Amino acid sequence: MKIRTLSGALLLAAATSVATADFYGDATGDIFDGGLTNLDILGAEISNDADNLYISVTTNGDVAATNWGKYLFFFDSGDGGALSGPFGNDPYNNPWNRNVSAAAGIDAFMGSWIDGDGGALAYTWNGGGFDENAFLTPDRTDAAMGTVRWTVSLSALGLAIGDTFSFDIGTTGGGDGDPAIDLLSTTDIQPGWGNGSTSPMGYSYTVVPAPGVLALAGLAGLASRRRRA
Ligand SMILES: [Ca+2]
Ligand SMILES: [Ca+2]
Repeated sequence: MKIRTLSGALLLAAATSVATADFYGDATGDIFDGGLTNLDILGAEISNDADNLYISVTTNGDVAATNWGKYLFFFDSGDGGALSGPFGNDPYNNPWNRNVSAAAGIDAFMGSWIDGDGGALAYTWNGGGFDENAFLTPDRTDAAMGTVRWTVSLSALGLAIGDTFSFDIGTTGGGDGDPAIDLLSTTDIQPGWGNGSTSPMGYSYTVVPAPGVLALAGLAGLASRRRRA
């Protein structure tokens, strides 16, 4: 009976534990116009649980006060995907027609705005176009400190536990054809408004099993061994 009580406590602790986020850094000031601090990405954090991907992005400006910047999230999780040019989602590799190219095919995309009521749209590439799968609202609680957070379901991005994807996050303006002004995964300065931008898709993340699931599996194994003993 004591053991059962202890196990119950352990199970509860395991089920409520929070995943540690992976941190991805970017340089300060690696943009063509240093005055655009609201678009200067400093870093991002990503974690997941069984259902959702949790993403936060921090820029070098008060994005509660200056909130016109838009956020672009590019995911490459396998072969195929949208490319710029005559293939894919011509002329660009994303359904928002932002002037960003990458050698990797884009399998999923999310675009977000933080002005007005704020919002984000998540899409997956279906081989001939993008399917819009989800609308979500960004968490702007810490926007004055430059940080915005998104909770997007894995399924809306075509992802599952165990998947590894390459990704990049960009900042841009509100116009069709605007380029990424800063990209998380490179410190190469992008040419700025009226030009193109190029992502190396230089970061990757693995959708890990939720820590609660791992711990529960471990405890189940322990219980199983005890029964056999
Ligand atoms: Ca930066
Ligand atoms: Ca950068």
